[in-house]
Amino acid sequence: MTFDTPITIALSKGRIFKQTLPLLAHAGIEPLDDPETSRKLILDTNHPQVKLVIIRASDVPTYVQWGAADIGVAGKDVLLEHGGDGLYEPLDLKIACCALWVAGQPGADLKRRRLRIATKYVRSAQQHFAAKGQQVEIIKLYGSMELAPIVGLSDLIVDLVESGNTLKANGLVKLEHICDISSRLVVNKASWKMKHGTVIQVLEALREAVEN
Ligand code: PRT
Ligand code: MG
Repeated sequence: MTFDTPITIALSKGRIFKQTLPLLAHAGIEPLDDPETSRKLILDTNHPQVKLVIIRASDVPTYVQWGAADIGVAGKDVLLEHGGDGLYEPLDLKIACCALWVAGQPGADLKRRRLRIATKYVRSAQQHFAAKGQQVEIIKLYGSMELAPIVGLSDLIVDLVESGNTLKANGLVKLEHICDISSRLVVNKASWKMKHGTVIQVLEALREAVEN
């Protein structure tokens, strides 16, 4: 496969990079460096036209929105918080799967008035409780949400759960399912038009990889 126009793909290190790699390989794209060991933030690939930029997971939608990357891979959790301005979301890559849950101590009273919710996912949490007509106070945290109910910072948390081991290790349980999460391919709206041929080439190769 050859690519007509230069294209930049934004990825985050860790599970997204690892799980996107085989999909990119199906599209014939192979990075020349490993972001886990290299300090490079821009990785060349076997195609001189294709570059990978390695950034924080939550920054991927911003890079793609502003056209600093044409394409990116981002978790649905991150996209829900970002809001999706300036992006198309044409493909569910079905990787890095987990779910967003309301969690807390066993027997926590979900009906109490003005529940305090600690979370990194402010927007999703707000939407979830608003849809139930429930007034809550959201406390924004950047990590280690599981600690909040233990030390009395909040009644509940909203967090991603995969195996459930992190909740269990902290004496917490899943209480309400909010939504399933997987990673999505996102495309800058201008790139979709201006680099249509190349974007579609990458999109279709990834679609085939996901479906097989
Ligand atoms: O770590 P950093 O602050 O750089 O950013 P990030 O945490 O957003 O990035 P990363 O690479 O950890 O996650 C990237 C994406 O992977 C997320 O946006 C999700 O869409 C997806 N994903 C899938 C997960 C998980 N599974 C997951 N288990 N992201 C985070 N977790 C965390 C979760 O928050 C919790 O603390 O793992 C813990 C729970 O795991 P279990 O298995 O104990 O339930
Ligand atoms: Mg993380």
